[in-house]
Amino acid sequence: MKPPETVPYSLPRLPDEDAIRAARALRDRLRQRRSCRHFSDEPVPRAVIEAAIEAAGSAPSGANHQPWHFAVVASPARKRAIRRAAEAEERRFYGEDGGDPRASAEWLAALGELGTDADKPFLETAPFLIVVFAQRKGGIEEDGRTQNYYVNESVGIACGMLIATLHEAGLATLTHTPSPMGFLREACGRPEWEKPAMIVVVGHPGASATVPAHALRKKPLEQMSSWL
Ligand code: IYR
Repeated sequence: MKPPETVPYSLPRLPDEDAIRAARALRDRLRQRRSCRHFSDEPVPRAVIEAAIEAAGSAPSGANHQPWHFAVVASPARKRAIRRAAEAEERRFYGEDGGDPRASAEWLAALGELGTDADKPFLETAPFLIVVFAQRKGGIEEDGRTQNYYVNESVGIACGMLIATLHEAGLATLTHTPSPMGFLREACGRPEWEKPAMIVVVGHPGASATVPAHALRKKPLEQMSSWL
């Protein structure tokens, strides 16, 4: 195989102090992000969502196949349909349908810190639901056949960049994973080789929004890193 074509790459070189300042400044902004479960119905410019998706689309990915699709749901009817289907799954998950919960007792106890339940009004209130799909196949051309690689990792990184960009734009987000979420493929008209990864709920926080105090507990650097 002949060597691939290359293009030059360089970055503006920051003095160490500026690099430290820049890293700390972004850290401090990202530390303000919370998973928000109380949204207002205030509209958000579509251009912000477009730019955030383009930021997400710049994420590294296996063989640069970019195995993601972002289905942006704004239509009230479709949001309502997604809410209905999600809540039906969640009622089974939490055992709110009268049956045995699908979640283990340990899982339900862990969620007790967050105070979540099967009610998901934010799926209708928030102006945008970005339903993220992971493409098991397709390559850059999305031919539905070419094998993709490290799909979950790639999509996870892209979602991180998506929520970071939306946060920078002053918007609240929730990475929501109804369980199971196969219904989203049909709800968004996506092909069978795509698997829903998560819903990123986007909007402004509601006027009386709160977050669980548990969400403020973050691991300190000493715990989450080792230097070898
Ligand atoms: N999908 C459920 C349960 C849930 C699970 C985890 I792990 C969370 O961090 C939060 C919620 C729900 O959305 O309620």
